[in-house]
Amino acid sequence: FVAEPKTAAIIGCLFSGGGPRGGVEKGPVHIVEAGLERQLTALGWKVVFNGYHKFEDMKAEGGPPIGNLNNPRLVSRVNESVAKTVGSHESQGYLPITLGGDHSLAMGSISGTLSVHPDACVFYIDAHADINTPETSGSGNMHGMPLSFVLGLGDKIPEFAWIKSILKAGRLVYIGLRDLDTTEKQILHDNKIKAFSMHEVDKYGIGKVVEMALDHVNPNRDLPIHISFDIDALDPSVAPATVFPVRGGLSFREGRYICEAISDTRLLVALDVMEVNPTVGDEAGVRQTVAVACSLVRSALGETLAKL
Ligand code: B3U
Ligand code: MN
Ligand code: MN
Repeated sequence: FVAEPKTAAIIGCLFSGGGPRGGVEKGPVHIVEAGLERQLTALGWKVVFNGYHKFEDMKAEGGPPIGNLNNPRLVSRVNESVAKTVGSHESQGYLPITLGGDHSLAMGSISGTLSVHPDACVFYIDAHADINTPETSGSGNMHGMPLSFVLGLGDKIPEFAWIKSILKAGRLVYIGLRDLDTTEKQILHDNKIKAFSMHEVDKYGIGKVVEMALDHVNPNRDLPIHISFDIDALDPSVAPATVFPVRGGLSFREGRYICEAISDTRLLVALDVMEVNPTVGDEAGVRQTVAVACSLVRSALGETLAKL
């Protein structure tokens, strides 16, 4: 398998229903208005951008509570639609770039990728594991759960029956973790999910970590790769405009390196950049975070400024 997309499709999802507060729904507009399309065109890509996804027709219907989940029906419908969009772009040979929005959107984006590439593996770059099930979540916020849904963990919920392609635990790898619930650690352990926390990044260095991560999920370097990048994986000094900043994160270069190394594999089929929140902090911090988000996208799409 070689991914040879020459066209990227920007999917800007103005959605915050999976998180505890608003603001992240403004992330995609800031990233696009910073000139992402032009930047990718300058790298030689054709760029498709058909306007933002506002999900306005999808108001949360009532209905009885589903466990302690916040906005479950809305999150489900939004993600079903994201999965269709991502899948249809990939089946046309485009590289979808899903901009969030809160990270519950990974439920849709990863499902979309799996619908076209059932053997795809996922690089999940995040300070958090986002793998609570509805039963283990203390907050009820679905941006802390997308992976449990795509992995098929937890009790089955009829509202989410549209999630059909299930990711095998061995095809998921994390980089950047440093803030997990005890319940999440247990889930990682029980399912033998490979994770490189900041401890391992410090211990081995980012070059070795990416190589070990690839060896685990993609030993023959022949499976499609989906990157789901939560901006809070980066250190708050690098990307301050996000709701859950956690000290001790990836440096700018470490974040870029992950994307550059995966770009080099020529296996990338989809990219998410999530949780940029332009309502957090001051204007300079927002501008910096947005610029960093654009830089991550460019590096995943082949920009190699630091390589001679
Ligand atoms: N694990 C906690 C907190 C959390 C913060 N950010 C995310 N999750 N994505 C929870 O609410 O599940
Ligand atoms: Mn996340
Ligand atoms: Mn996070």
